[in-house]
Amino acid sequence: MPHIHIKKDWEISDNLATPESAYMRRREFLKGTALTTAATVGVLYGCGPSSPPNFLPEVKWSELEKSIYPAKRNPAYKLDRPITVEKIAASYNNFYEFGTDKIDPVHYAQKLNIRPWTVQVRGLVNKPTTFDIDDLLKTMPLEERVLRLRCVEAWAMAVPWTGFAFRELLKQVEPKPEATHVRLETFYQPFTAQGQLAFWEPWPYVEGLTIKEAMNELAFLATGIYGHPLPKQHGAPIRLVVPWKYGFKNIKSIVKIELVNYRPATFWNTLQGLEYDFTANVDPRIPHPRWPQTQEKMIDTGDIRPTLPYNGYGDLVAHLY
Ligand SMILES: Nc1nc2c(c(=O)[nH]1)N[C@H]1C(S)=C(S)[C@@H](COP(=O)(O)O)O[C@H]1N2
Ligand SMILES: [Mo]
Repeated sequence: MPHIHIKKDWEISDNLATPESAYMRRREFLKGTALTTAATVGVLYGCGPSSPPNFLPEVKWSELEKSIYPAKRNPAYKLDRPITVEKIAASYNNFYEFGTDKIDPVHYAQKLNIRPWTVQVRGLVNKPTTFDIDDLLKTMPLEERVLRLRCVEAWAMAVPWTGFAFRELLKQVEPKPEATHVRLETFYQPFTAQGQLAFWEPWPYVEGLTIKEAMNELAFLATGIYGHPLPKQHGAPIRLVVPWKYGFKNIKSIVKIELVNYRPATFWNTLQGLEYDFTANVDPRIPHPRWPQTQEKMIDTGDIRPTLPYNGYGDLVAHLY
């Protein structure tokens, strides 16, 4: 019988093994940025410094993706702060399917297979449709938007996302008038995403919006970041971006979208409703039992900034409430 080597969880997969030369070069580069910054961020946040990656997994581009990234930036979205250093954003992630430390997803999410990938749209729609991710990339009006993201844990980043307005997808399936909410669901693959083995947590990850929120121009489905396809740790191949809400509403690696006539149960709201409310609009006036909500820290520079109502997007969304 041939000897079959079954990889242990802590062994890196072959496609992650980096040649020593490339490793050294990247390490040189990271020394000045990621290492010092990650250490700074760790201290400022009061959490232990997590070990920064000595490499970043490469994002593979298909021929199709080469023809669409980078997409044209939409000048309507302006930042009040610098864009976050890419290597920090790509190694400081929340993706509980792949671990609870910020450094975990950059390593463990690489196990996720993102092709083929479909997004089922179901429920109260005239045209239930299963979209192939590559068909979406070919047909949707892709644009780049630079947007802030504010996690309820009081850290923030500002990144250029590539994707399309959520409402462009919803229009295609024709929501019925009785649909009041949209329910979005992440994949369920507990052998790949070992966080999902925690049977006391309500996997798969689910999030939800009202129809009005989902149809607002600011609700965005991202397929890329920093002018290239989304790395897996950021929620490839498609994730929600709702920048006026706390980070946890920005559900990653979506496989299903359902239009319903009830407020859906969501992952964090089910686990800990007092800490994570359904609506979850960024609001510095509402205190949180664990993290300060009046200020936020940028994950790369450690700069502290005041947190703004609706994360600064009130012009676009305040009328919804
Ligand atoms: N499926 C899934 N989506 C998720 C999460 C998660 O654990 N699982 N974490 C959320 C939280 S709490 C935040 S702050 C953002 C972080 O996005 P980023 O890692 O791309 O910065 O993803 C959100 N989307
Ligand atoms: Mo978050």
